[in-house]
Amino acid sequence: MEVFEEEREKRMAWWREAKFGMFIHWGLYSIPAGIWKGRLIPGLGEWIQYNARIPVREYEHLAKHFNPVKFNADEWVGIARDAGMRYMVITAKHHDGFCMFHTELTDYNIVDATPFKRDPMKELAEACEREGIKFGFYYSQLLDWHHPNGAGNNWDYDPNKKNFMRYLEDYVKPQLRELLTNYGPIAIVWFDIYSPTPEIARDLRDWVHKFQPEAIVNGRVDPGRWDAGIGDYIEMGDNEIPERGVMGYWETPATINDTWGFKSYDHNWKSPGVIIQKLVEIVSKGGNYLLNVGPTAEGVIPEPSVRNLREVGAWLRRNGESIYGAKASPIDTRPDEPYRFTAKPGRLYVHILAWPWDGELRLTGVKNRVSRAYLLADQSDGELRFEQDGTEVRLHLDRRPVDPVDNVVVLEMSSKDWP
Ligand code: FHN
Repeated sequence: MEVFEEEREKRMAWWREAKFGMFIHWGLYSIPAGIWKGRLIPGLGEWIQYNARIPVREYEHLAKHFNPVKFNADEWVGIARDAGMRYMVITAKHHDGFCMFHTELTDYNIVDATPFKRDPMKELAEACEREGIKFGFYYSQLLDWHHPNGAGNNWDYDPNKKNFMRYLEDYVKPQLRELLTNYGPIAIVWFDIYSPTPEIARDLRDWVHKFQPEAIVNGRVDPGRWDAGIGDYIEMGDNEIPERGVMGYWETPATINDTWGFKSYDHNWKSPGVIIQKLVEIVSKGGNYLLNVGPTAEGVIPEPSVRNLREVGAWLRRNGESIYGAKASPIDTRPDEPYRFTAKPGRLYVHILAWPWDGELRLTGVKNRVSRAYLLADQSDGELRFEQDGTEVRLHLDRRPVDPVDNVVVLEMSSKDWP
């Protein structure tokens, strides 16, 4: 292994275990919350400035009204913890360019430009530290609709007059330095969209490691999706779950409704069952699930997200052994099959998504001798009966399921060589 690969393996150790994280999109856009001058603006909440082509001078005024008095870092971190999430990534700067942290590089930041005057990034970093949750920053390195040299805003600024390299050297890199030196250990720097060239991508990655060698850099630092491998792991498309297992490290960033930044009229909340199924699907294919919440302008994580996440957390408290640190399925499953697998050495976890009406489940491809079978969430009725013929296992599920969504059966193997 090259030195770099070795270092990467070390950096990724906690991430391999964590599997489930909280993404937070929070910024000025949570004030209009999808409505501008009485018009519902279609699209993602955090894209309102772009979608309504709001001039910078007008959008900037929002800062004067940003006063999230109900924000409480411990409460947010508690919500993540109770949901069973092991890391948190929050927008330090999204495409609108407003800085949710105190920066010397511009006054357009939450401490200097708002009546709130506090630095919520600092409070969250400290709350995460207290709770043992890994903490990271989202940073929009390409798009910045506020900065004259950032990409994306061609309604206020002439694209031919932009100098991206100056934005990068004089603004992005110094801001990254601030984020990596003023907030304690940063677990992830989460870049978005892509970097214009492989050279810029490598430069940004190395810049991050100069200040915090242990920080993980996500795949959207790369200039393209699969190619360069400059980031530490592959970032799937938004809400994208690959059809089959994918080798290496990867993550699905996903919405809990249909927007990232808060939109007052988006009520399309994913149910706890859907979230659990997606988590299982992702882990069974070898990935991590970074699930977003979009707090309001008052600093509140919408109640339906909290309620649904709490139920996911309850399921994880019963079944977390089959998720945290689990490996991808060693057996191929078709999308229509009513079960999924995750694995640890000597243990196969069978996630039963639909309890069989005849109480019997036949599994093929089990390449080790099964020594015990039992329900992970409830062992009070003892072990499950099973017969094994070569790689085929017939499981007798002669009892009532415990969970409405996913009941996990553990197949313990007689040795650790498979899976
Ligand atoms: O444009 C952004 C979007 O607003 C959001 O931040 C997502 C999260 O993955 N990333 C971009 C689109 O891929």
